[in-house]
Amino acid sequence: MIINNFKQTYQPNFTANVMPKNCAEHINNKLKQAKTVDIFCHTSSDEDTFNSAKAMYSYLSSEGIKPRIIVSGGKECYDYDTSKYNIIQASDVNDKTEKADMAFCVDFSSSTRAVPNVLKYIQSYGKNIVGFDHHNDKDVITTDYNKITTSYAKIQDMPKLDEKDYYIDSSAKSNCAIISRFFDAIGHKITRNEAKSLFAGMYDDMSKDGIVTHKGLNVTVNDLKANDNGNTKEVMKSVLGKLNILDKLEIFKHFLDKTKLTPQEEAFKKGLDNRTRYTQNGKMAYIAIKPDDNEWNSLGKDCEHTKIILGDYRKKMLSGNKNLKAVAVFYPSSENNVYKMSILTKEDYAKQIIDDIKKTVPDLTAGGHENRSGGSIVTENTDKYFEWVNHFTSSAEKIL
Ligand SMILES: [Mn+2]
Repeated sequence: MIINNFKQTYQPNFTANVMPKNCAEHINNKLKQAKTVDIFCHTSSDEDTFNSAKAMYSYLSSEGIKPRIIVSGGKECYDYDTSKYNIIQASDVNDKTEKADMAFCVDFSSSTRAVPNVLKYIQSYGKNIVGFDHHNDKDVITTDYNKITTSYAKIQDMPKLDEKDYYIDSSAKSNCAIISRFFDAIGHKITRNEAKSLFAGMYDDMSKDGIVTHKGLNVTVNDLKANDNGNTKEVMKSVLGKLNILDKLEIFKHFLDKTKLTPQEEAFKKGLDNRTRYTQNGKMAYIAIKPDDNEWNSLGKDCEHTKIILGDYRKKMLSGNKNLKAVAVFYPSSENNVYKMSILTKEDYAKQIIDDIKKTVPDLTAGGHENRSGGSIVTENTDKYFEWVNHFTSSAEKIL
C-alpha cells in the first residue's frame, strides 16, 4: 500500500510518523514467533543501519530471542562493537550459512542495497522476511509492504493501514527514528543503551542534511529544514531524554574519531577545488576521479574518510553557490570494476536526473532520497565509466 505518493516539488519531508499500532504489532508478533532472527544491514553499513540493528538486537534479546547481525563494509561504524554482538560479514554468507527463523532488514528495502550472495540468502527466507526502511526505492524485497511518503501532523490521525511485513516511511529521515516509533507503538520502554544506539543512528543520518547539529553536547534540530510538523523534534527529544552527559560524550567522540583526517587526506580535500568541473549551463558541479588517479588509489579509494571528504565537498559546494543546483562526484570504488556516484541537489533534482537517465539506461543502479542519491556501475571497460559520467552531465544540462 502506497500512501500519498505525490511528487515532492519543494523540500522533502523528514518525519518519522507515529507508527500505527496494528502495523507495529504485526511485525512484533512475527519477530516474537521466532527463536532466532537474522538482522540485515545494507551495503556500506552506516551508523543508521548498524544502530537500528543494535537497538533491535537488544530488544529481541530481552524477549529471549537470539539475534545475529549481518554487516557489509563500513567497518569504522561497527568494528568497535564486533565482540559485543553476534555479527557476521556479508562476504561470509553463503548457501551453507545456517538460517535463522526470521530475516529482518533494517534501513533498506531495495534488493540493490544487499550484495548478491546476501540478497539470495535473504530471499531464501520466503515469507519470513520483515523490515523497516525510510528510503523511497521502487523495488522492494517483498511484495507485502506499507509505504508512507508523507509526514502527518501530530493531531492528524494516520490513515488506517493493513498489517504488512515491511514498513516503509520514506518521509522519515532515519531508520532509527522509525524504530523509536515502533518501540513507542508496542509499548517497549527503551533502555539507555538502546537510546544511545537510536540517537547515534538518527544523528548521523540527519546531520548529513543539516537537520540536526551539535555544539558541544547541545543538540539542535532545525525545524525549518526538517519541515515535518515537529515530528523529528519529538522523536529526537524522547530519545535524548534517556541519555546522560557521558552517553552523549561517548557518541560524539566516536563520530569525531571516525572523521579525523590524516595530512594526506587533508591535502586531497584541499585539491578538490582544482578537480571541479561544471556543466555548460553552470548548474551542476562535478568531479570524476580517473581509475589511474594515484592520489585516490593511495588513499584507499572510497574508504570512510574519503567518503566524508566528498560528502562535505558536496554540501559545501551546494550551499556556497547560489547558481548551483547539483553537485556530483564519480569515483572508482575499492570493489573491483565498480564505479560509484553520489549526487546532492537542491529540491528533488537528484531524483529527476536519475529518472531521466533511466529512460535511456534502464539498468542504471541508482536510488536513495529525492535530493541525495548514490549509484554504481560494474564494468571492466573504463570508457563505460566515462560514458556513465556523460549521461549525468547531459541529464543535468537538460533538467537543471
Ligand atoms: Mn538510513
